[in-house]
Amino acid sequence: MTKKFLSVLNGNVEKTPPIWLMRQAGRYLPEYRETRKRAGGFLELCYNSDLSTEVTLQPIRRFNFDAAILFADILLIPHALGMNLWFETGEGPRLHGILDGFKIKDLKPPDEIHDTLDPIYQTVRNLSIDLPETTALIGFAGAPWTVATYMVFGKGSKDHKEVKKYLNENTEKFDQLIDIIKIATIEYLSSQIVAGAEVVKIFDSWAGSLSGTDILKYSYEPIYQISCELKKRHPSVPVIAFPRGVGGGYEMFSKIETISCLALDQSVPSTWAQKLQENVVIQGNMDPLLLVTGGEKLETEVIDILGNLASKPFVFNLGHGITPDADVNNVDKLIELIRK
Ligand code: 1CP
Repeated sequence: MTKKFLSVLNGNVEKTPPIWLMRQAGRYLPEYRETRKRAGGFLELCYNSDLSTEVTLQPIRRFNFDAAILFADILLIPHALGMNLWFETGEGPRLHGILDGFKIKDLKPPDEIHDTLDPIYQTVRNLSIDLPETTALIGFAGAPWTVATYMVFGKGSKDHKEVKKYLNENTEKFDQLIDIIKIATIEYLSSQIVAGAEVVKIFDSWAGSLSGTDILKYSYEPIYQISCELKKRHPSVPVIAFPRGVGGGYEMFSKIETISCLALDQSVPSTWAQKLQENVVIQGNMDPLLLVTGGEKLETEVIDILGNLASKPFVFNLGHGITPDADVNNVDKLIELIRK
């Protein structure tokens, strides 16, 4: 049985494009909320291979997406490197970050992350057995810049002002941090592949906060280097890159030969994205809000994106993660529109 998602990542056009959604296992699903409660908390869920397998499978059972994404989080790498990680109820993840006094020299060597991350590899192994034979399995990690923003500031932030101030005033230390995350990320993704991940995705969710040459140094370069090393070790495994918010910068990312697929956020018009399809397979990029509001606009946007992009190898997805207030009926409607 062939997997439509893998076929498209290898450059083929299928009758209808494959579809999956960022954050497809998450709070908009009642069965996810129930399992999370059973686990006792978010981190407990991530490190429980049986329950993580279960929540990864939930959206596949409900919607039969063409790909499943491993249930885990980009902040497990800082955790595995020795940083304190916890979740504030109703707010989100928190790390004891560098601006709060954590010292980079106290991080564990990147090759010592596997003890902590072993349950994640077990989840991947479970999934490669449990998934339907038409569903591809995606592993993932955060890109070094995005992970570093949390390691420095300790939590999410809008414009990353404090992180950029730290970077400007402590460039040598920050570069060292980026290198450590880069090496750990290669090891982590490589281990996910060995465990059974068929595709890996690198999330640079905050690439759009960078400016000027820093986009090259902290987003483009590390993603390029990680993808080169993965290609060397696992030549047949496609790499998806998601440098969110880089606008015209997507063009240079589309030319990285070790990246099979470029994921676009919703700020990019699909008419503009067409030219990137000469270089790379495109994934994207509907506004997640349309799964909250639905209606005619959902339909016209889907038709517009398909009309502009689906005649070349294309993966339908959102421009960012599905939100907790998304309506599952709109997800059903979306899938029907894509597959009819
Ligand atoms: O309360 C809950 O149940 C936790 C919500 C949640 C979920 C469902 C978090 C906390 N992480 C996840 C899972 C997750 N995170 C997945 C796998 C599930 C799937 O996609 O189906 C993935 C791929 C991620 C990746 C992730 N985590 C990113 C990159 C993608 C993106 O959305 O931009 C980022 C930035 C994070 C950090 C993070 N983890 C969780 C939250 C709420 C955040 C954002 C924190 C912030 O900046 O304020």
